[in-house]
Amino acid sequence: MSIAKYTVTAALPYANGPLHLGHVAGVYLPADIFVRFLRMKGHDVAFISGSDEHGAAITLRAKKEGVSPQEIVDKYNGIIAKSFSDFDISFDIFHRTSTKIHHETSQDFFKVLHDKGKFIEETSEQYYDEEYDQFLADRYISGECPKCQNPSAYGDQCEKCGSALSPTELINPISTLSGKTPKMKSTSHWYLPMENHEVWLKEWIENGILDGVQQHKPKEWKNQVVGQCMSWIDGGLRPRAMTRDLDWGVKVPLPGAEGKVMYVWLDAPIGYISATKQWALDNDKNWKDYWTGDRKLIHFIGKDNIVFHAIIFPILLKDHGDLILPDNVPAYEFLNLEGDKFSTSRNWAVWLHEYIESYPNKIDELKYVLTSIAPENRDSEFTWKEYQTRINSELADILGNFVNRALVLTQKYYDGKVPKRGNLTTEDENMIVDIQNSAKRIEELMYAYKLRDAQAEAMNLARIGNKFLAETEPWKLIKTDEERVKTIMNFALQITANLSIVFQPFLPVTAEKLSEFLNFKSTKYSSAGDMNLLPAGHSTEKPTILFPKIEDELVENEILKLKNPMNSNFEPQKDEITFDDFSKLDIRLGKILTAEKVEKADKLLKMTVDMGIDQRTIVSGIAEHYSTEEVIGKTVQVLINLAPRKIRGVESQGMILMAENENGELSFMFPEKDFGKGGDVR
Ligand code: B3M
Ligand code: ZN
Repeated sequence: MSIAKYTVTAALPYANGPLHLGHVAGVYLPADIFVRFLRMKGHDVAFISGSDEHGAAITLRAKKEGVSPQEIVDKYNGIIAKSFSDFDISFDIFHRTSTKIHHETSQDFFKVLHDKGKFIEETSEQYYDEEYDQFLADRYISGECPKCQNPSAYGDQCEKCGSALSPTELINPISTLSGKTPKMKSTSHWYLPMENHEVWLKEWIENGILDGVQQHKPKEWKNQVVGQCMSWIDGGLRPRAMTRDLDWGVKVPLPGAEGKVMYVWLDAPIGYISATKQWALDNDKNWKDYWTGDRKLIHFIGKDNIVFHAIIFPILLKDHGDLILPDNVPAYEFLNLEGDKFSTSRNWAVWLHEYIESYPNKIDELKYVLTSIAPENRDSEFTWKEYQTRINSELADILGNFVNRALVLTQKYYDGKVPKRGNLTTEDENMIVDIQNSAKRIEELMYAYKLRDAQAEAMNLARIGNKFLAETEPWKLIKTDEERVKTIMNFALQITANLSIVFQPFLPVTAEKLSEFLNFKSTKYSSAGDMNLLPAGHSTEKPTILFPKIEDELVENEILKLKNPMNSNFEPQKDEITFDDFSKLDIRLGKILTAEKVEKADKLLKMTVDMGIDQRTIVSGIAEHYSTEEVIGKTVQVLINLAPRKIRGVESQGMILMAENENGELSFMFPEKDFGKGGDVR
């Protein structure tokens, strides 16, 4: 039987921001570990990724930064590509979807499907923002998810429950451009009739059977992936628009399609193919070898991308014909940070490029910690405290300590030369079996995408070595039984050589250091478990410390940095004003007499406020922070000369001043003592 070939992809990150540890732990690091392992097993592998440079994620970011989409993608592609290379993620290519070859590949793909009649062209009424003169799809429109009630689902997807949505399914939709309720306007698009694909999708995802052929084994895919897909299919798939009315993206290659581009989730996965094409061109290969025939296509992704990789892209690949469908879609759950979700807008994140800048010599340490806590089957959490504990008590105390003892004692007793083994004891024989089993188990776990357990098993191999030395105590025995110590130390060195192999996928820098200490290198995983890797008399070097301990100070600093207000969402100071400007504001104390909720507006309270000079109606968006009972009788600060505004049909004749904190909570600004009403605030 010939050995399986692989095309492994890692989700194309949007070029709209830098990478944080959540991205790394849940896609790129596991993909890299898996690929490094496959290469060591001798598989033919292509490892493909690149940046996703289209879609509203990009254009909205450009708008926010006040620059062009091209400037945004150039900037962030640069930052992202550099952090991947610094972090030594071993892509064969990290490509871009803004390239010519990608546009052409996507257009060709579109034409094939169109010519085969796989799309349906349809004119319908779609949401439209009149103020911005734009149709609203994807991230341009948000509203309540009909499936999980998440109040801020997007027009193509709810990021909370992962469901694929259409704008018309959103409850109470609003334009993310103007914040207004959109109007309807007619436009025509090409739709993918997903409902026609339910039967084969089910058979394929659940049982692994495609066109009557067993492709992957049932139960081979993660439960969560199969479960999510089944619930969408059982809920009924619907036609999905594959084009958009936008000017940023891959132009629809049909006559009469001016002003239309391909939906970003149509062109992005085709990005895997165009990247392969570019790589094949650069390396004198044929890209088709990587997308056809007997080859496993593996998509590493985050859980919010499941529908696109396990349902939509497979439909497109099958409709296209001749191309392989994924053999597995190992999707990761989310990583949280110090008790909270990663959030770009709140800057609650550890940015990969910042970590690398601060700790360029602790790349493997971070990899180790992230794999130890990888969100393989459920959401997990990164804390700096755990980072410290994992490094100090596992990397340093187990792996580092063992390797150091083995090599230092070899220097001391044998001038660095591997001593010759004598007769073996039963303990020795048992230990050899343990090592071999451990190496085999790592391999099984790797093929089953259980990388977290695989790394723990690699660490177990170091533990076996540590235990062996602790039990045999060569540093004591040297005084009474020099012959036995030779056998013990020979084994300790063979184990070290094994560690340099099994840790290669996880800790490439460390594995390289071990190879240098040992003057030994094997890039073949099949050498793992072999206890004769180093011949007697072979020279080893003096070791250096592999993993310096992490001090409390680092942990404290990092936590401070996260919580630093400079690092948070506070608005910068506004433009300077004159005293005259200030004195135009007529702020006075008023006493709230009545308060009631405004119908169908969850956030609004309508109040009557006694200002001394008059009583006014004021509508304020505080209902989520204060109940009616809480506000009645309070003396608060009111800006009274603000032009009256109609809010939900009620005229508001002033504005109650509130303070807002970092967490978005609101608080009144009361006078410090009972002060009566009507007083001026200056
Ligand atoms: N850019 C979504 C994301 O970054 C998207 C992945 C595309 S993979 C083809 O989560
Ligand atoms: Zn939802």
